[in-house]
Amino acid sequence: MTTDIMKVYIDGQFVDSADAKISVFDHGLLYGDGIFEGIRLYDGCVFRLDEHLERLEYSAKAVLLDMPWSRQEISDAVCETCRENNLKNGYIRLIVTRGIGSLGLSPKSCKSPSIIIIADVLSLYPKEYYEKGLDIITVPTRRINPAALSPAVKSMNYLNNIMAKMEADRLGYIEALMLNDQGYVAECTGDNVFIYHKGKLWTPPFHAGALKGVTRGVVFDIAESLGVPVEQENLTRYDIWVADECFLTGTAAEVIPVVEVDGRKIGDGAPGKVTGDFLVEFRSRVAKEGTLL
Ligand code: PXG
Repeated sequence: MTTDIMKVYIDGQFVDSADAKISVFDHGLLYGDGIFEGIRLYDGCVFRLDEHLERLEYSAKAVLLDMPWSRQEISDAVCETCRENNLKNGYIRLIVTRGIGSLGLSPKSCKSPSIIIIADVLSLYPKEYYEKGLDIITVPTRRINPAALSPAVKSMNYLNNIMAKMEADRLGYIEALMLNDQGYVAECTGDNVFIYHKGKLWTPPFHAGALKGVTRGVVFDIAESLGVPVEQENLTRYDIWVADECFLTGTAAEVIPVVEVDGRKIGDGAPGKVTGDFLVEFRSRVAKEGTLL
């Protein structure tokens, strides 16, 4: 929900949301030439801000985008945007575009990148999905081959994921399972995927087309503290169908159970116990950790 009193941070200035506009010559718009992060604010604390800023830096480095701001400056701007909007809980969208340039793919004409920060309330998955679990479906659109554009780069090119999301939506599903070009499981359109089987957690490795999810990293930390081994291995749809439990992780979704994939029940078709334990532990961590505004 966007409120009309919202202030958006654009290149060092706070602008009313109605006036928060960028140039039609920004290569972010013209070519999707830019990167972004989606970050959560819990109870006045920005969750895992440093991890998000590190991923942003890596995305920038991978696409040869020189960011003229230090991590501290970006961190301060993120916190300032939350304070400016009197926000205590919500979602922060941090965007860095290549900036204004001329028509033509080359970013040489783009003299300075733009930074945009939007902090708003978040529309969550309805509570019933956490209680009953999600039904998801494998879609035909494959995750982009890392040799074409690394899926580890959180770029402004999301058409691949949007196609997959629309395919799922048209079939009546809320989320899509995406395979890579070799047919191994990559991730969902905005979430990483995990299975739990015979006492171990399994998730696809980055080279299979998974984003290095911040929430995925938190699940690794929780697994260590709970003594649950984690394997990063290629997974097939078969591995998911026969798993004891399945769940998705993401900044918006947190840890959400999956109970059906491709019309097949996962485990006994109800949210798994281990998934529940991870969600509880995740929520206890968000209450304790974070960069105070
Ligand atoms: N894979 C993809 C392709 C994503 O875009 C994740 C995995 C999970 O990563 P994190 O770091 O969030 O655990 C993402 C993140 C949105 C939205 O506005 C999308 C994400 C996160 C927050 C909001 O749809 N995707």
